[in-house]
This record gives sequence, structure tokens and C-alpha cells, in this order.
Amino acid sequence: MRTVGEWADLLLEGDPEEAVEALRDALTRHGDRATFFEETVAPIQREIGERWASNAIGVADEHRASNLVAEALAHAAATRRSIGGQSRVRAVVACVEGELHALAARMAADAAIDYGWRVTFLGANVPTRELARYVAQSKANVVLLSAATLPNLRQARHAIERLREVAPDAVVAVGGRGIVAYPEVARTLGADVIESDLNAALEAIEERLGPSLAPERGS
Ligand code: B12
Repeated sequence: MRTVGEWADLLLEGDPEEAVEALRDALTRHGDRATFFEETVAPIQREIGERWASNAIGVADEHRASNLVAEALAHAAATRRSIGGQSRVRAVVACVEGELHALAARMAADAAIDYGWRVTFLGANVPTRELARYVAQSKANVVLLSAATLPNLRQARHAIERLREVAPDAVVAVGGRGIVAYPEVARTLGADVIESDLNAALEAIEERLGPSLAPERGS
């Protein structure tokens, strides 16, 4: 078992193939990806952020590591995609307009896939109008929004207002670093669920949807 520091070293300086393979294997071995994200991947990213903030590494080093993490997540996600095929929970996962921290949203999407939901991941910087159009058109009943910074958290308010107009019955959750750093702002956004912990958020959403909608958990 590698420590967070050893994972960060491998992603920043190790052989890229070895790094992706090791992380992908750890992800596929771990039945509960949400917990692995919370306990391992997010701390690795935070460690990389600290090294970046203290100038121990440059932005290119951070980009290299983040892209290797994204590659490993994508590999692992491909092996689980099919489990939500029959689910009545149709979730759209997106970064709000302006938000570039897509790895966090990717983790929320993967955790939702493991809950057996049908999930569409829209990625970084989704324009609010387009998000609303897509949610309405796809008849999604859950929307997971991710915001890491204060301006982007404020942007989530506009997204939620638009979503209420076009999809009034959808359960809207907001998570990400932004709600942890600015909880007083988060409380004013009008979201149904404001929670950063993946398992806690997904369980709260299933509860709101009611037992008839909650699917069997994926393995
Ligand atoms: C990698 C990184 C980037 C990459 C992102 C690459 C990518 N594809 O994601 C790039 C280079 C694009 C980037 C850009 C910027 N970044 Co940056 N970045 C980071 C870094 C190092 C890691 C981010 C990460 O992946 N974290 C790991 C994730 C998994 O953690 P998380 O966000 O908390 O998400 C977890 C939970 O919150 C939850 N979750 C997340 N979303 C959701 C949604 C729902 C619905 C639910 C239920 C749960 C949930 O699940 C996750 C798993 O546990 C952080 C450092 C840090 N401490 O995080 C800085 C950091 C977030 N960045 C920061 C900044 C300032 C920026 C820039 C403004 C820099 C600049 N001057 O340009 C830009 C902003 C761009 C923008 N408009 O969004 C600051 C934010 C400070 C703040 N609060 O305002 C940080 C904290 C660095 C720092 N210490 O200053 N960044």
C-alpha cells in the first residue's frame, strides 16, 4: 500500500504507464470507489496542490499528474459503465460554467455509477443554458453540480435557478471544495442537497427520490 506522498511522487515523477496502471488497478480492486476517492485520490490531489502552492513543483508537473489521474479514472470507469442500464435514476454530472476542476466531478460521476444510476458526465465548464437544455431534454431526475472556487459556487446559483425552471422535479445537489470552503454561501444556493462527501450525498439523494426510485446498488 502506497502512502499519499508516494502516490504523488509516482504521478509527478514516475513512469507514466506504471502510474496509470497502478492507480487503475487500485481503483478496480476497490469495490467502493467513493471511499477510495475520499480517502486516497482526493488527498493525493491535495498533496499535489500543496507542492504546487509552495513552488516545490510547477504547473506543468501538476498538469501531468492530474492528467494521469484522469486517465486512470477513465480506464476504471469503462469497466463499470454498464451497471446502471436499468436504473430509473438518470443523473447528469457537470462542473458549473467557468469551473475547470473536472476531476472532482468525474469522481462524483463514478461514485454515482457505482450506486447503479444511469450517469451522463458533461465535464468541465458547462454553460448554464446548455446544462439546462441538456437536463430537460434528457429528462434527468438528478443533477450533480461541482464547484471548487467562490466565483464558481456563485455560478451554481444561476444554474440551479435555470434548472428549477426547466426541470422542477429534478433533485439538484451541489458538492466540491467550494461548499467546504464557503458553507455560508453554499447554504443560500437553493440546492436540495449540499454535501461534499460522496456517499453521504448520494444516499441523501436516494432518500429524496424515495424507495420506489432507488435502484439496487452496483457491486
Ligand atoms: C488539479 C488542480 C487544478 C487543475 C484541474 C484539473 C482537473 N482536470 O480537474 C487546473 C490546472 C485546471 C486548475 C485550475 C485552477 N485552480 Co486549481 N487546483 C487543483 C488541485 C491541485 C487539485 C484539484 C483536485 O483534483 N482535487 C481533488 C478533488 C477530488 O477534491 P475535491 O474538489 O474536494 O472533490 C471531492 C469532493 O469535494 C467531492 N465532490 C466534488 N464535486 C462534487 C460534486 C457533488 C455533487 C458531490 C456530491 C461531491 C463532489 O468529491 C471529490 C472526491 O472526494 C487543487 C488543490 C486542492 N486542495 O484540491 C487546486 C485548487 C482547487 N485550485 C485553485 C485555484 C485557485 C485554481 C485557479 C484559479 C488557478 C489560476 N490562477 O488559474 C484555476 C481555476 C480554474 C477554474 N476556473 O476553475 C485553488 C482554489 C482555491 C479557492 N477555493 O478558491 C486550489 C485549492 C489550490 C490552492 N491551494 O490555491 N486547478
